[in-house]
Amino acid sequence: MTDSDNDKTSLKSFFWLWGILTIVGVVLGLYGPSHLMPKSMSPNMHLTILTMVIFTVAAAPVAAGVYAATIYVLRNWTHKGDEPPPPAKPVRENGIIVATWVSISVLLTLFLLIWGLGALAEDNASASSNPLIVNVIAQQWVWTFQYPGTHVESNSLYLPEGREVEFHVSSDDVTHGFWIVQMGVQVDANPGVITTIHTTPNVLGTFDVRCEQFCGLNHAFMDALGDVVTPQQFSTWLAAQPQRT
Ligand SMILES: [Cu+2]
Repeated sequence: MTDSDNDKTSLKSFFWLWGILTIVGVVLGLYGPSHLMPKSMSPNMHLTILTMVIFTVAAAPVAAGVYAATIYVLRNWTHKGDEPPPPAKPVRENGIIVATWVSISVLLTLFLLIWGLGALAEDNASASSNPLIVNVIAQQWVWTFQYPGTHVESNSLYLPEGREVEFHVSSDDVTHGFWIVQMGVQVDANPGVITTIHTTPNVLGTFDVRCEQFCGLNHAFMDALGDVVTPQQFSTWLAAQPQRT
């Protein structure tokens, strides 16, 4: 075989490898996020998981290209013998290759930017004219939830299914991070500032509230229990709570 035939064969093996690794990446992207991330209990979390799937699938051919090129180079460009190899022609002098990778990079980046901004805007959009307001107060190292209009204060977060909730998040001391793991709700809790964030719980069951900003010695233990219940159970729970004075 001539050198040119050898080059063609090894290039063919590069494209095969690229294709196979891309398929592996796409399968991981389609399977991984929905099976490895926490279960979804709100449209926000559904959107977060969908974003992870789309970004992973979009990244699959890029990552596969890097791995395939690495393997191709290690296998085929290994120099043998004492003589130094002839200087290779830099890839950047090939106009077609440069134009292709710059165009693909620009298109991929634009797609991720537009999708990301759209998802961000949709994530905190309010659709309800009558959301349930919940004040979320962070302090070292406990969460307190208040339900305005009821004088109820609790360290557990009870929410009714199917009704939009508007969280008013603040802190009594340092910066904390309010995170409802299964609802894709994540926002800083800052002292002296009230930050609002929305979600609509759409699955009954328990969920986790955690702090996601390092806030001192017991940050890792700053969590709270949450429960999505039916609207009737929510009214019953609310009525049974001691009223703070
Ligand atoms: Cu913390």
